[in-house]
Amino acid sequence: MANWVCAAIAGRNLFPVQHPFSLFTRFVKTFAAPPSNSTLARCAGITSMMRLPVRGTAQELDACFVGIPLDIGTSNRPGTRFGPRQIRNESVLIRHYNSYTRAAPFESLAVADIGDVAVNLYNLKDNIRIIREFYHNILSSGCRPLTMGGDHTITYPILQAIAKKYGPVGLVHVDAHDDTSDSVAGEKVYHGSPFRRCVDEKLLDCKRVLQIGLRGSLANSHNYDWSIKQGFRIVQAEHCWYKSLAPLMEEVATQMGPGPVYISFDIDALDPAFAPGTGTPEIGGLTTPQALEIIRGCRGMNIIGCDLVEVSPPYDTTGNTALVGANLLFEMLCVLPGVKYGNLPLNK
Ligand SMILES: [Mn+2]
Repeated sequence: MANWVCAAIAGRNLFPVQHPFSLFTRFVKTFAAPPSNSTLARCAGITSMMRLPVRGTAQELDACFVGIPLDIGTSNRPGTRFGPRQIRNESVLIRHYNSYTRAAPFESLAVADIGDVAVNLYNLKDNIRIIREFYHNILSSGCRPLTMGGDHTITYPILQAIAKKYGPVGLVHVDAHDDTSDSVAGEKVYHGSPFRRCVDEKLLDCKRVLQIGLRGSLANSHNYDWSIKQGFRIVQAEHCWYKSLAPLMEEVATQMGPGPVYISFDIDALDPAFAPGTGTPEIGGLTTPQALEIIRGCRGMNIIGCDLVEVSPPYDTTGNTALVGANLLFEMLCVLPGVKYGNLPLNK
C-alpha cells in the first residue's frame, strides 16, 4: 500500500517520509488514529488491525499489532492460521476511545499494524527461530508488541525475545489450560508446552506468574502441581464463577510489582458460549466481563507486550470469537504504560 494511502486512511500526518537529501526512507514518530466511519465506511479500506496504518517496521512506534498465522502446534482442532486475518476483519468496528476507562490510546502512543510474521507451515520448530528473530527486531526499537495468534506455541519464542531484552518477566496468563506439559509424542514444542519451555530457559520470574481460568478434564490428577511448585499463582475457573475479578486483580498488581509484565491471553479461557471458535474449548469458563476486568486490572503494571492466541475462525463462522479477540487486544492497548485517560464515569 502506498504510504500516502496509509496517511489518507489515518487522516493524520504522512509517514514514512522521504528525507529531501536522502535516498533512504526515514521513519518519524507520528500518531495515527483509526479512520472514523464518517470519512471511511467500516467496510472500506485495507483490513489492517482497526484499519490503522500498515508499516513495514516497528521503528518509531510505541506499540504495534502483529500477526502470527500459525496452527501446526495444535493438538486438536486446527485453524488458528486464519486467526490474525479474521481478528483484523472484525476489528474494523472498534472505535478510538475506551467507553468505560476513558483510555485514549491513539492520542498517547504511536501505533500501527506491522503485518504478519513470515511463518513456515511445514516445520514447527523452525518457527521458534523465525518468531524470536522477528521479535528481537520489534523490541530493539523499544516498541511493545500486541500479537494476534496463532496457536499458543508462539508465546515461547516471543518470550525468548522479550527476556533477552528485559530479563525474566512477570506473566499474566489467562487460559483454560496451564500449557506446561513437558512433551507430547516425544516433541517438546507444541501449544501445550510453551510455559514449560519458558521456565526451562529461565524466561519467567516465577514468583510473578498468574495462571487464571484453568479448568476441564486433566491427563493426571496432579497436573497443576508443577506450576505451583515453580511459584506460580493458580486461579482455577471455578474460583472465578459468579464474582467480580477486580479485587483479585488488585492482589495480582501487588504480586507483579514494578517489574516488566507480559500478558498472554488464550481465547479458550472464555466459556465456549462467548468464544466457540477455538481449538480446545472447555465448558465452565470465564465471561467477557471477567476478561475485561482481568485486562483492565493490569493498568499500572509495566506491560511490555501482550498476545491474544487460539482464535480459530473455521469453528466460529459468525466471527464472534474474533470480534471478542479484537476487542480484548484493544483493551490490552488501553492498559499499556503511557496511555492517557479522560475523566472517569461519574455514576457507578
Ligand atoms: Mn493456551
